[in-house]
Amino acid sequence: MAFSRRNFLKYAAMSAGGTLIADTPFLSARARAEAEGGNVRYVPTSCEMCFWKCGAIAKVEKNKQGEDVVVKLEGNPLHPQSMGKLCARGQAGIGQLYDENRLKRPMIRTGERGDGQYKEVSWEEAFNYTADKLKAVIEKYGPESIAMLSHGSPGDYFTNLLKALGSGNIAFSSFAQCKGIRDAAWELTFGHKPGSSCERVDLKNSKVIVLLGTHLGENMHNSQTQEFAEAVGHGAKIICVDPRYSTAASKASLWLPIKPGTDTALLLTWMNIIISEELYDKAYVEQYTVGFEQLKESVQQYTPEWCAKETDLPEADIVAAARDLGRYAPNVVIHPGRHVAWYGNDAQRSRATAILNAILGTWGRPGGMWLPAKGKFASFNDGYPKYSDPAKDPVIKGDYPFAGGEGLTQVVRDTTITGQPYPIKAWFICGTDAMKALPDQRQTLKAIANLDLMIAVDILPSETAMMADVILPECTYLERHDGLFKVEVREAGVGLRQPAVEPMYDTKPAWWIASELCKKMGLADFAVKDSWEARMRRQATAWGIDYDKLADTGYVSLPDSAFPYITADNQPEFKTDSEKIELFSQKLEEHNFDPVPKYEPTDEPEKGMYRLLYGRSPVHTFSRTINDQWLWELHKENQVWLNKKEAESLGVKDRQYVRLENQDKVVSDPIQVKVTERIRRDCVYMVHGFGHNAPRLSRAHKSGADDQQLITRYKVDPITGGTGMRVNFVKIIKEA
Ligand SMILES: Nc1nc2c(c(=O)[nH]1)N[C@H]1C(S)=C(S)[C@@H](COP(=O)(O)OP(=O)(O)OC[C@H]3O[C@@H](n4cnc5c(=O)[nH]c(N)nc54)[C@H](O)[C@@H]3O)O[C@H]1N2
Ligand SMILES: Nc1nc2c(c(=O)[nH]1)N[C@H]1C(S)=C(S)[C@@H](COP(=O)(O)OP(=O)(O)OC[C@H]3O[C@@H](n4cnc5c(=O)[nH]c(N)nc54)[C@H](O)[C@@H]3O)O[C@H]1N2
Ligand code: SF4
Ligand SMILES: [Mo]
Repeated sequence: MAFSRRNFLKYAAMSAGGTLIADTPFLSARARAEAEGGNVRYVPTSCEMCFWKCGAIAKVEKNKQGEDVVVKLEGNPLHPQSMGKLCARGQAGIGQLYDENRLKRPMIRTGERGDGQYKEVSWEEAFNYTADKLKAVIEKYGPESIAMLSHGSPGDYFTNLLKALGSGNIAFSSFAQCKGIRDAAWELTFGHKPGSSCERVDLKNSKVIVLLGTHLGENMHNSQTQEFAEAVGHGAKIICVDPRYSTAASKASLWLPIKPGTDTALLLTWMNIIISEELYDKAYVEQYTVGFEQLKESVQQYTPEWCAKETDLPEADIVAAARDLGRYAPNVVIHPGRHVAWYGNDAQRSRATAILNAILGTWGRPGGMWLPAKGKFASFNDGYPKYSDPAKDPVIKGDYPFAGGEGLTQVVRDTTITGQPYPIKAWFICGTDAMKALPDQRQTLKAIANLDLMIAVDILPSETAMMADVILPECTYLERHDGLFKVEVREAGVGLRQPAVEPMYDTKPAWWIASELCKKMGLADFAVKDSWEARMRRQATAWGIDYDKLADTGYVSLPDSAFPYITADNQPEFKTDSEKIELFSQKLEEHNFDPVPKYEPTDEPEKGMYRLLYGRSPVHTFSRTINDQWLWELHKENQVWLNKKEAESLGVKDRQYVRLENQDKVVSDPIQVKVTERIRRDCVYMVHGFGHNAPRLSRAHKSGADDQQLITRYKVDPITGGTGMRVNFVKIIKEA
């Protein structure tokens, strides 16, 4: 392979350090290949190593056997999500493509669930088996007893299958375990989500950026990290609120090592200071918000003195930060965060973040939050029939009034265990490692044990996939068409995913797998008519886009779609009931929730225990990239961060292996200690995704320890159903 490991490590190390490298100028894949003499192809596509969907360009060469080989991945300079650069994970997509541990052929389980015994079968056999079992489940329990847990693009195709079958029990870990809580809270406040990929934060123009958690630089969402670096470069004040001295904290002018779980106290106190010192944007509040008087009255109780005690932060720092925000408003932003499933009262914390932004007037202001782009996409369903109503109401929202359409994975799981209000007996698991993504693995195992049928669609033999009765191997993103992707940055645009090489082994794209299953289930009307590429072309036509140009460049922007800031003739639209920003929420009050956020303390660790915190490795995505040969080389195992004074008192040395035992007596795999002053004394920290219990993943298996194993407790947010997962406590056990 022309792409050497040495070069990769060089690039990746640079991106891990925060500086990403730019690549060769690029305007047309065809022109570039021609200029290089035609022995090479360049294929613009979209990265799927995480969900930012950066525009990537795959360089493809022929090897000695005449086979196409992807030798390099680089960032597409035309694509606003990558801006010419890829992060380490993006560059290492080649490692996923050529991972010898990949699922290669469909498999049917031959042993007990979980013991890893399978036989390889043809697709025909796999489909017949799946269809027969699905029909049996439907006959006995009804179509609603089929559910799907998913994350990422494969789920889209199986959503079609499930809806066609008559089930609405579809849930994505990106809601309850991630950003759904925030989205619901911002919708309650602004009538809009704060953006998805990307969040609409105008970092590069910002004068003050507040990060609560949000560990940019470790959380490596490409364009956002680049903009953050730009902001740091031009001297923006960074206020980093984190119990740990994160990469972002190292760039900050003020690091606030907050006591975990007390962020809402800080946010409400900042509001009190900003309101009482009249530092808020009066005209903006007057024009665009409702409920200011109620807010003002409600936050008066949160004094800086009280806050200092509650958050364990210096009072002077609390006040100074509030004044900085006031001084530079509205060109400031409090980042809405992304993984916000922290303590079980997370929607109110997210509301507080939204409201603080609102009174500083950041929505629609340079350096604040840019306004949603105005590009219109014609609706397109390619002439497919309408789904009939699901046989029974989906259970995915539980009793949470603001749970949103993406569904609550843990509610599907609980229903599978209890059989109430009706049985769930079959699971599709598509592009999610449920054992790693959902808190309380004991419950996940219990639910799986209750299933009549478990179907996994994955690229790797993950722990969860290897419990399925039938495994349907998807090809990787570099081997498939996946559709046109709406890109919503300051402007609206379109990217796409198209294959760089043919699928290896006997793997297939998810669209094809779902489509063939539709046919087997007697739902041929819902099957893909011809090919996904043909469908993409029709969609491009419906959207008024030249598909060939898009395929040649990887990104097309919609003209005149960017109106990022408020002007006299570009007024913001708030899709709330009052059509204003709701500082006071009538809707929440109607559901007996605090209409203005209030502070609620969280449980404290007992003596000898530490709160377990977790976050991201900059060079891995969750658990999905640990086995990637390039990335594994960079980061093979996680460590547990322990404060130096605590380590001394426990007699624990740097790099010593220990185990962690949680409040429910669950003991982790061995993990190395990182003794550091960069973390508070009352908590420990580890990155998520390691500690695979998946023997067929030759590198990832038993590398490091799994945070999820220790997260046996979670506290559910009553507003949205999000699962707060930072409510677990661990002690250090020295014999590893
Ligand atoms: N490299 C990489 N980047 C990723 C991902 C990945 O897997 N790998 N995943 C992406 C996804 S889907 C998401 S959702 C995001 C998640 O990334 P973020 O949204 O940034 O996640 P957070 O949970 O906010 O951040 C973790 C940080 O919160 C700190 N923290 C812990 N407890 C508290 C607390 O009580 N208060 C405060 N203020 N801080 C606390 C931790 O010390 C840690 O530094 O990352 C995205 N980016
Ligand atoms: N303890 C703990 N739990 C967490 C988090 C945490 O930080 N700590 N983070 C939470 C957050 S923010 C999120 S967003 C979720 C993420 O949860 P998930 O997205 O479920 O994350 P992964 O564990 O990486 O599981 C991804 C699975 O998809 C498979 N996969 C990868 N690419 C493809 C593909 O192209 N096709 C198919 N079919 N499969 C593919 C991988 O092999 C892997 O089995 O986890 C949440 N849960
Ligand atoms: S941020 Fe990195 S991993 Fe995620 S899509 Fe972009 S290049 Fe790929
Ligand atoms: Mo996430």
